[in-house]
Amino acid sequence: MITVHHLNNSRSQRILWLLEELELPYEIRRYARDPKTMLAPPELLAIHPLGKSPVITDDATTVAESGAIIEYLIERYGNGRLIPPVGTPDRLRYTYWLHFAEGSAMPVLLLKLIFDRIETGPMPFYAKPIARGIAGKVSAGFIRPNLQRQLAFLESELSDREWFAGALFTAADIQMSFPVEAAQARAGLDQSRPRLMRFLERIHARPAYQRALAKGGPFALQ
Ligand SMILES: N[C@@H](CCC(=O)N[C@@H](CS)C(=O)NCC(=O)O)C(=O)O
Repeated sequence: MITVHHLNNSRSQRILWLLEELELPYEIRRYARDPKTMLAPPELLAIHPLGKSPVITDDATTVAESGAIIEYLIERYGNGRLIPPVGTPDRLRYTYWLHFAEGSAMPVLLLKLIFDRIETGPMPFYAKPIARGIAGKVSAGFIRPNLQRQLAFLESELSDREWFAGALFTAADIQMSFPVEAAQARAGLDQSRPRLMRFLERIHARPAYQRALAKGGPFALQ
């Protein structure tokens, strides 16, 4: 039996969605973020040494890291579903987006979250001008230009194909959903990028996405 160790408002929502798309049986073990720090509870450390979500167990096998979990589930239970055939251009694009989501998109989006907190969060008055000055410089010089370049790239990639890998919906779209949702929540993604907004509309309308939401509980990214 597959168990998803599910942290609220987290990347494990993607794994629930994939399991729903594949129509596989699974169970959910729930973990709640600390409301102040937003960190995962220590119980997750008992499942994997990093204590992060997602992590799944499948009988005696434990798999962490979203991309690795997706590859494991698709290879073991997919029967060719949600992955383009080997050796095709779509398959190469599939691999690219599967890695891009966590390797390139999320690091910049995480920096945005952290540096926004430095710019707006509470701190002693004497530290404010220095901390906010540094945060403002990093945001203007690195974070914002990289985010804008990435969003422009994603928008252009959807200009001549329906989904990230090609004409068909694949697990790469599931992996890419989190950075695109995070970009909408924290990086100003809006109707000026209509293809990405349409991507969000289309994934949110999928019955499997909605079933995963109903099972996973409320999902609101910061
Ligand atoms: N690249 C990893 C990132 C894992 C990760 O950072 N997960 C977040 C949830 S979205 C987490 O567990 N945060 C709580 C914490 O760090 O304590 C993956 O895709 O699995």
